[in-house]
Amino acid sequence: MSFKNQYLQGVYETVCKRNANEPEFLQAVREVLESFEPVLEKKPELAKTGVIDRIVEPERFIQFRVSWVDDKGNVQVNRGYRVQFNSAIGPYKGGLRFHPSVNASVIKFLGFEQCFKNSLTSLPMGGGKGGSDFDPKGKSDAEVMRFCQSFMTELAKHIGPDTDVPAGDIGVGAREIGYLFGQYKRLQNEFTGVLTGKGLSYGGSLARKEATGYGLLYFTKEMLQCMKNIDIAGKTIVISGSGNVAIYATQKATEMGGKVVALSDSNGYVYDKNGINLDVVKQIKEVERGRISEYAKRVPGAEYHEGCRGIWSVKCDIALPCATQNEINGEEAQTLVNNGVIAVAEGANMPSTPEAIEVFLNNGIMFGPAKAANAGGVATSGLEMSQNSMRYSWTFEEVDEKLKGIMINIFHSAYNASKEFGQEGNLVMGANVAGFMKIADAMTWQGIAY
Ligand code: NDP
Ligand code: 2IT
Repeated sequence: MSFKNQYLQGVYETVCKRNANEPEFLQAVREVLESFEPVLEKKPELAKTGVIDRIVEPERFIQFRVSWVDDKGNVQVNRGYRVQFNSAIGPYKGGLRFHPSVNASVIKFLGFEQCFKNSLTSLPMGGGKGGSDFDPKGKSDAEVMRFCQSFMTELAKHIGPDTDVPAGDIGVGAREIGYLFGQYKRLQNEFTGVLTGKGLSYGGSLARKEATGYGLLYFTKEMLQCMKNIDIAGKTIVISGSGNVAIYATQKATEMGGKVVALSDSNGYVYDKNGINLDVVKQIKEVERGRISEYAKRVPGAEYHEGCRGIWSVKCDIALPCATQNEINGEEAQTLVNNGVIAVAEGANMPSTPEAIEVFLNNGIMFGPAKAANAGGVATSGLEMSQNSMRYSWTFEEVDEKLKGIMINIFHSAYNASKEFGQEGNLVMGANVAGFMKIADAMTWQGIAY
């Protein structure tokens, strides 16, 4: 398929030439450029500003060696990355991912999406992302610490509280953020809010740990209510993953009266027709760093199925993918539709393939895209930055209330943009366009360099 608009076609061809062999990045760019078709019809003058040509090229891409010594005394070498994608509306902001699948393409797709997501929060944050192909699984705390220290020894040269503020993502949680922060402080002799997702004893924000999962449910509730006047109470919900986002999505969904019946990890999924017992999941995942298969051994009546993708065959009203990119393909989306799903909202980044999104939109499924639906994490990181700057902290209730307001506002920004550009209810297009407008305006005012 090619673009109707010649200018967009040209931009996309250039991106393909420059970034050949980066399929995830091209997938993310293509989706955003497709959303711009109706915008360029209404505002053809946008092409002249060159904003779209510029927005698809990162301002800076840093790749570095991370060498460290394992517990046996062997030298290990990993690759570290930070992409500083766009700083038009604030310091670069976005998480760090430690997972063996991390490469330049994955980091660039995440960094690109982060720009639009951060803009949607309405807080002053530009877009960035980073990480490493380091696998924290099976490593001792001491190994993780040495890796984080080595990683930060290089990263510290490129970040700062007013320059670039990393946080967590897959494989980077409270433990890793602590080691990274400690090393930054040692190197710079500075106690600043250079990372978010920090522990509460050294500048972290209450509700940051819960924020992505809670935010996903605040968004989903608003989407269901406004678009079809439907409530979450009484609905059967399937959530993939069993990490930070999945756990707190499960918590809030259950609090809202929904019944979460399945969770997964990269090995398989559990089905519990009585509703997931989250205390058991937290013990396995947060305390023991174990596998989700353990759940079925501990909870009578629960089943474990090998293979994570089977989770999409579980019948549900609402599906919340919260694991990783491209975890739902077109066929799996069709299975969800055949089983009567009414809404899908993305807690993970880019979990639905383009084919899956097409299936959802063509079947009138309410679909909350990642940039909008999972923005609660980075929004609360933004609130952590504010609290650090004030040297003051808000209560859990204060942060949670602000988060809720931001998520409701994001839904309406995306929904209104979908109406304004003639595709009412297409929140993929709405979120991309609403996020883009503020960045485009800032870039235009700031002139052409960068
Ligand atoms: P965690 O590391 O806490 O958990 C990740 C979960 O996803 C684990 O259950 C993991 O299983 C599973 N998973 C990871 N990779 C794969 C894979 N290739 N195939 C199948 N399952 C996989 O990460 P988070 O919960 O923080 O992140 C989950 C998603 O949410 C990511 O897409 C992330 O980018 C996104 N996100 C996170 C935010 C945050 O604040 N943390 C904010 C916004 C989005 P296993 O243990 O087997 O690897
Ligand atoms: O994808 C994301 O938005 C995150 N991993 C959170 C980023 C952040 O800076 O809190």
